Amino acid sequence: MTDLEVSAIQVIDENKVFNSLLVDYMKQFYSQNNSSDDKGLNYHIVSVFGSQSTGKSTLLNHLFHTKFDVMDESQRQQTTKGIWLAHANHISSSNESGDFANNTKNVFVMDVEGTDGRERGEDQDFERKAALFALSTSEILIINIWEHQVGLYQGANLGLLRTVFEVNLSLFAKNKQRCLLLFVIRDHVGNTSLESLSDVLTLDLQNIWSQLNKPQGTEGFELDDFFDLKFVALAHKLLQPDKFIEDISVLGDKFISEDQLFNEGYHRAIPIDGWSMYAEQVWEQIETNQDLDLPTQQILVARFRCDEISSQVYESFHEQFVKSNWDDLSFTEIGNSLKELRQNAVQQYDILAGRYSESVYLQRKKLLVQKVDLSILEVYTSVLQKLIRQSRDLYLKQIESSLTKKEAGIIFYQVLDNAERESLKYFNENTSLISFVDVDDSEARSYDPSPKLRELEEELSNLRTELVNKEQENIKTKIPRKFKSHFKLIVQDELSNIKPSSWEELLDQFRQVSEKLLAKYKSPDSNYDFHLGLSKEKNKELHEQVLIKFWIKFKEILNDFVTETNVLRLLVSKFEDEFRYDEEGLPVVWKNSAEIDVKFAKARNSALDLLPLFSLAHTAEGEILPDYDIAHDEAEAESDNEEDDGFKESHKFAHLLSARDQDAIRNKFKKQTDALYVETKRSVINSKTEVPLYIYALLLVLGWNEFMIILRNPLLITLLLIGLTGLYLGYKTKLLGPIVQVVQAMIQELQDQAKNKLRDVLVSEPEAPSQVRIGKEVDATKDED
Ligand SMILES: Nc1nc2c(ncn2[C@@H]2O[C@H](COP(=O)(O)OP(=O)(O)OP(=O)(O)O)[C@@H](O)[C@H]2O)c(=O)[nH]1
Ligand SMILES: [Mg+2]
Repeated sequence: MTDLEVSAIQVIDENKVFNSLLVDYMKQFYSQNNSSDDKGLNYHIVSVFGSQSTGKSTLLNHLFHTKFDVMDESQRQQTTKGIWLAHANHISSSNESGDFANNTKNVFVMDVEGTDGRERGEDQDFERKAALFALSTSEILIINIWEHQVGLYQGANLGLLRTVFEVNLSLFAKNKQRCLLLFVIRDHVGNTSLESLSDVLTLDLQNIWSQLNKPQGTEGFELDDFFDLKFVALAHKLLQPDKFIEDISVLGDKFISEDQLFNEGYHRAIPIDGWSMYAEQVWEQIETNQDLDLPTQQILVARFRCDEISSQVYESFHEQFVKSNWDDLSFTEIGNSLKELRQNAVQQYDILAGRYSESVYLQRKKLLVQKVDLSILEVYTSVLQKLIRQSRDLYLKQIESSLTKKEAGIIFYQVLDNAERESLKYFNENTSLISFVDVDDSEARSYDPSPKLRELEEELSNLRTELVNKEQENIKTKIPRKFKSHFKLIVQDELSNIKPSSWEELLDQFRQVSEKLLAKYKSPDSNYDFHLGLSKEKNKELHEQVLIKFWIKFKEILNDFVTETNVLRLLVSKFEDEFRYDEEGLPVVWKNSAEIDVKFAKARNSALDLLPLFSLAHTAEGEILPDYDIAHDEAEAESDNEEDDGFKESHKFAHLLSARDQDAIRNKFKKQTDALYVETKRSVINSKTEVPLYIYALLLVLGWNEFMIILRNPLLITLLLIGLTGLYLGYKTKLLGPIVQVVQAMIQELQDQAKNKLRDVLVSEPEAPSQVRIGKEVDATKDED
């Protein structure tokens, strides 16, 4: 790459081909300006236009410190071919030290191939197109002209200008784009004043203007509707080199100055980053001979550039976006990150694209934001979804912990209310951490969390219904179960000692226990509220259902207790109590069997009297009837709990034992008590030691002789009679027993006395033999060992 290539670039070559590298060339001058607020408009394009070899390149190089090729004096041939562009390195100045100033305004200069070139001959196509191009893109068009050419139509290239004006009219009539024509009169020797030269040139231009074939609708436009004219003269470069340089410095001052040459009205308002594209499009249209519609070009450039900026911004956004590890971030971090990413993207786009046509910029911005939002919303929605899950879990956890605490006076629906409040609070607080877009912003409607809030509310409400239903079922099973375990004992106690008033008492107890179990749900107005937040009607219904269950449980308890075996056992036990024990509760000692018969009949009757009490639950007012029709619910409970064995119990509450059951009990009772009766009787007979009759007969036969001896002996008979009389008297005075006892005691005493006498006789025998016997015994035991 030569120095020239570095400092200047050929925009359009001699074959009319546009250089695509222009984009890169321009880039080095705007990249650092991206974030500045000059909107990319801090640059100027100046072109030079004139006959071949009139020192155009020389002028630019001096004025703007560029390095365009200039003609070698010895060859005198066309030097500049096509159109060249260079960023002015400095601008010559008479004021600044070092004779130049920095190019802070970013002045670009275009060196255009000279007209009337020998090399192109009669082909004026390129010079016309080049002129048009320069005119369409530049703010200031320097027209380079020798002093001696002034007033000569051909020499000043005014013929070409005529064509340019015509085309210009059709191009700029719509938006009245203005441009400065800066005439630089070269080799001004000073004989004719600059003013006179200016007048001649102005007159010439106005003549040309008036003779133009103006397109329809533009007839009324004057030259100065589109062009400002300015004139500068430069001294002869060879004859007055110092003056030449000085004149150039003075001209440079005008370029440096804010208001001498440049004017906002001349600027095409294409941001610098879009200029190369703009230039290319303009050239393409000029080349293909299409109508050069500059406003449309500007829109096209805007669209292209806005698209380019948008995808560039999106790319950097996306790069950042995928880098973030969203799962590991807290809600606040996610919120901040999303906010930052979105803001950065929008800001970047605004800075770069905000300089282009507003409609295009806004339209493309909308598309960009939509695209960015697609990614952001994905994260945002998934976070909201996660929040919904967490809030729901929190709701359930709160309820669970409140209910397991088992605090006194816990109100179920208040627990639900609190949990719901906490859950929604959690959702809203965290949502505010991650939501970052103003919901009023139409672009950001998707960020509105309220639909998700409603989703959560709906979910909580469904959960609530579910929990309330579950709790209702709980109440319907738990309280009756409690009732059963409690009331069962009462029933067992009462029925184990059943008496006519028992049913009255049980009914009373039933009401008391029911009341007690439901006491905590009773409100002051005597209605029931089960703390589920139910309506009055629903509460009433639930209360009724619980009472029905109580009745069913009552019935179950009765059915469990009043069974054939149980009743039989109770009757037998009642019978035994009465039969075996006397009034004081002492076991009865039977004296005779007649007594057994009497007591047996009495005990049996009083036991059997209890059977009707068991069979039918009734009070003085009649059989007990439940407050509700429990048949339906009872059948339901049965089909749930028990297998259907084909046996259908009577659903009448009070009917506990059927006639058949009662008969069966009666029979079994009879059998058992009969057995007891027989057993008792036998035990009484067994206790009397009766002598069989044949003994008496045998005694009579064997003792006949002795018997007769007694009868024939008057003494013996008298003694016998006295004895018999004594026995009779003893019997009559009931002294027989004591007499017998005394006699028995005497006999016993006699026996004991006799035994003692015998023992004394045995003990008083000689000692020696006994010792020997003992010794022998000892020896014998030794032998055995
Ligand atoms: N008399 C005179 N000669 C000049 C002046 N400026 C430049 N020249 C000479 O004119 C010749 C042409 O100069 P260039 O600057 O190459 O002219 P140009 O208009 O760029 O030529 P092309 O690019 O070929 O159209 C050179 O030999 C210069 O030395 C001037 O002000 N007066
Ligand atoms: Mg040149």
